[in-house]
Amino acid sequence: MERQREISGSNTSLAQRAWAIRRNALLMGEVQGQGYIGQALGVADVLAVSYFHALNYRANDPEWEARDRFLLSIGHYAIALYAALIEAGVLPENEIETYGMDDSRMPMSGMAAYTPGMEITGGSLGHGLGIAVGMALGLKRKKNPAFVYNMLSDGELGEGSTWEAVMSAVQWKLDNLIAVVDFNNQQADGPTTNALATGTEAPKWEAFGWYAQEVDGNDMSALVEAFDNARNHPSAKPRVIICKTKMCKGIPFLEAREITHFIRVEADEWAKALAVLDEDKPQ
Ligand SMILES: Cc1ncc(C[n+]2csc(CCOP(=O)(O)OP(=O)(O)O)c2C)c(N)n1
Ligand SMILES: [Mg+2]
Repeated sequence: MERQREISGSNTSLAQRAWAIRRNALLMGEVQGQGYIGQALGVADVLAVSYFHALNYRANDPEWEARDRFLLSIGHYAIALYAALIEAGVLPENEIETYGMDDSRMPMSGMAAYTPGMEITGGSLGHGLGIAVGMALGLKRKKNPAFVYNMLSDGELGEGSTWEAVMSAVQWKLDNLIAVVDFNNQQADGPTTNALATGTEAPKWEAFGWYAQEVDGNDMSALVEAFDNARNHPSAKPRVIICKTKMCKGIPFLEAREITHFIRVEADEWAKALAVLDEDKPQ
């Protein structure tokens, strides 16, 4: 693979971080020619705010005891998290070219056992929030000040186990738990709002006893505000940020595709996608 990641400096803005995350994801997608690229492009702004504004962690010590935990329930979004972990310096950029290959530390679906920064093995949908509840409770009991962030998807809102976790988080007053829902209104076979996640989401979570916010997940300042509010909210409630994102955000010819859950990009289109991104590079 010829293309190199462009290295960002320490004064890098969140927009530049999101751009670099999108670029890392496209470079990984190019290795396999296909994958969950739409999700990575869609959620890049949310991950930029998570890793470069909200989370407390040490890039060179991913197991640091007081780190905030970022749990990815949605194993198929691993490409997005790897792209962010590379930008954060937790994963080395030269492993991009191994993405999805045998013995790679970056398999297509995320595995905690192999990958620094990957806190859980997700992918069997509907389990991440339950694990996050247990982790947040354990940290509280140990008087560890860390927060637990759990990124889940709108498709996971159709899993009953998610709602058991929603209720138990309230029961245990987990004010150190922040759920981040990537609401892209897509799941494997079509729009989520045609399945089980009908109606407005925030009132549903509020009715269960959570502090809920709904934001445009591709609006950086709205995200910063929502992540700050979630962390600082003066209540014993668990917190959720429902991020309305656009699949394939930033690459218009991919945004225009109807089926984006798992996309295949022709060999020559990777260069085109990277060129579109390069044209839009934030200064
Ligand atoms: C328990 C479980 N059921 C089914 C699947 C298969 N599956 C993988 S991704 C996916 C779609 C889930 O919705 P969402 O994450 O919103 O999809 P996306 O936005 O990525 O298109 C499904 C059904 C799974 N991984 N786990
Ligand atoms: Mg979805």
